[in-house]
Amino acid sequence: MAPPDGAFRNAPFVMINVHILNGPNLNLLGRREPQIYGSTTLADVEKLVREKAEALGVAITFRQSNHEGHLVDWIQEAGAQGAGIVINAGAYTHTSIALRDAISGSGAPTVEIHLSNVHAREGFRHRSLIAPVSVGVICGFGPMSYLLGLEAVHRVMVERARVAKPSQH
Ligand code: CA2
Repeated sequence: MAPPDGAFRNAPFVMINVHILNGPNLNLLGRREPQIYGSTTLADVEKLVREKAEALGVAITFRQSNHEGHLVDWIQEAGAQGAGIVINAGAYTHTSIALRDAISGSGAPTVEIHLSNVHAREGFRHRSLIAPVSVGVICGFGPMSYLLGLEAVHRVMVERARVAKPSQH
């Protein structure tokens, strides 16, 4: 993949790497409860995210698991690689101290996302254990939440790299 143009022309090229992580039941997307989650499948979402990543010049890893421990392992992996994270943790968002600890311990800039507007739904979905250790939260935009999340984490990572290595000019 070619280095991006414009403001980064003279900067040493370091590929930004983002892990897109999906939690429990998101493998059912597009196949059940379309009135809440729409008819787009997770494979469709992955395709949209890959197109957006290509346009941004970002390398991505896209994964889903129904198991909390897998998500913990993948968060640690992203942190060890210096990657960013976009995470739809599904119901673990509201329950998992393990995911929260993994995110805060990983040091990876993390954007929490949701397809639905969790604040317009049941009260137990209003609380997120991972929001306080995330850079920000995007919810309610359907599959577009993933694209907005990728753009947000990309911008945060570019800005952090710029601040860490100011231009010599
Ligand atoms: O809106 C979101 O993206 C959620 O993270 C989805 C989770 C839910 O527990 C969160 O509160 C909000 C549920 C994912 C389950 O996805 C399904 C998709 C189709 C059919 C059944 C479940």
